[in-house]
Amino acid sequence: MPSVQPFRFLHTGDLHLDSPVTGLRGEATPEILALLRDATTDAWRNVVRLAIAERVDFVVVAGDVFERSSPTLLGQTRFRDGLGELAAAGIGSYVVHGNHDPLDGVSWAPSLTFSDRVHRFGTEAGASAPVLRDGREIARIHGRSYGSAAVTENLAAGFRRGDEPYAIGLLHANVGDRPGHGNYAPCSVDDLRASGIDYWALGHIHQPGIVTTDGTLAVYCGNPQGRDPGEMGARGAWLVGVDAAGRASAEFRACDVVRWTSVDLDIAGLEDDEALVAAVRSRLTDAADAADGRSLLLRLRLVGRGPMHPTLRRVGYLDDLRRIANDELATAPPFAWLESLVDTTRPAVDLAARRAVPDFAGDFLRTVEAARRADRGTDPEAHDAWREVLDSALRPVFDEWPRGRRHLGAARPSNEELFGAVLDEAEAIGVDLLLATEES
Ligand SMILES: [Mn+2]
Repeated sequence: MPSVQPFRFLHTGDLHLDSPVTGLRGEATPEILALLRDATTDAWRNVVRLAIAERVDFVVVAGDVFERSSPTLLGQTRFRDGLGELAAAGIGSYVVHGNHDPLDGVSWAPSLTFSDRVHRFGTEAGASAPVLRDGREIARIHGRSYGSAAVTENLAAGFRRGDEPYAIGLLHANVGDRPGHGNYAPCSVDDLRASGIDYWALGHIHQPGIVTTDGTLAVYCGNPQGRDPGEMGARGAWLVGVDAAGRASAEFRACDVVRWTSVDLDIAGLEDDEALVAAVRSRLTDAADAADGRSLLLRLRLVGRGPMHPTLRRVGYLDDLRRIANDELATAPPFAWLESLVDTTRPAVDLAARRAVPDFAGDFLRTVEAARRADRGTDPEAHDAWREVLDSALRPVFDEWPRGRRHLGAARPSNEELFGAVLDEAEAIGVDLLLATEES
């Protein structure tokens, strides 16, 4: 292998430029909506700024630049302009396309003029482009774009390292058949290793993360902007440094404009409305302080046991609480907008002690506990009887109620998971009803 000149590059992808942030439960202010509409393009701008500030040698873009195969003028223009800024700073860029923006039948490229420092890979196998510094090759990028949306061929298997000092594979792919994602360009970690490629710059899985460090360094860049509540947490790009020994290190850098965040608040010890409102506000302020000046879309879950539990179940209470919290913290960017508020609290009852009391409520709690402990191995008869109760109660929801089937069908949890959750909820409702007048 020729000797390596140290260099650095930025790995990004899954920009989905012409799609807004969606999936909000509550109503938002016009300022918030405007920020959400432009969040993906603004995050791309942050990626470009990061590359320039860090003076990287080049940028690789791992597919799904656009949301659709016929991208908007705005999305194309923002992309072209970002690459143009990079070029003006002496930074070349290398781009492949993925399942959202495949090349066949796409009309995005011809009408806009791209800098000649932009290299876009086509759909042919075995293509590569050298990265030159002072006329000398420092790395070679191997890349392949999707021709159509549903590529079922193992594209990674066609990648082969040559005699270059450092080899980068740029590909949109599903490594290891990850569930919940389109199984496009499926391949295994072994395929990645067998190629001899030093660094795999992967796109497709939106959660950023390192796939393997064994034999090759393979990384999913993730999208620079989470676009719905399924995409929680920090989003950004990877700054990769390669040293003279050809060793790479990848460092994640946040580039998101607005961040989906979920937080829990334990209601233990909160005695009244005043205390609860103050605790919610302080939880949101803490989250905002940790967000580095960017806006937050917050999902807050109330958990634990406490005296406020019955109040939280009053009709309209959660919505009021959410609006009160938002009056203060969610007016203009950077905002901490409480997007949803969910109550999973339980009554302030010592269940273990209450279960031992010989009365009707005690009978109820002992019955719930018996159902919970009906083990398949030690007491198969009781186990099956309880599962039958559960099944007959839930069958109408899954099988006979069209809306229920639509919402729950694909995500139906295993019977064991469902059984535990249903029992917990039934126990809480029963305790609320039976012990409403009892001192806790
Ligand atoms: Mn994508």
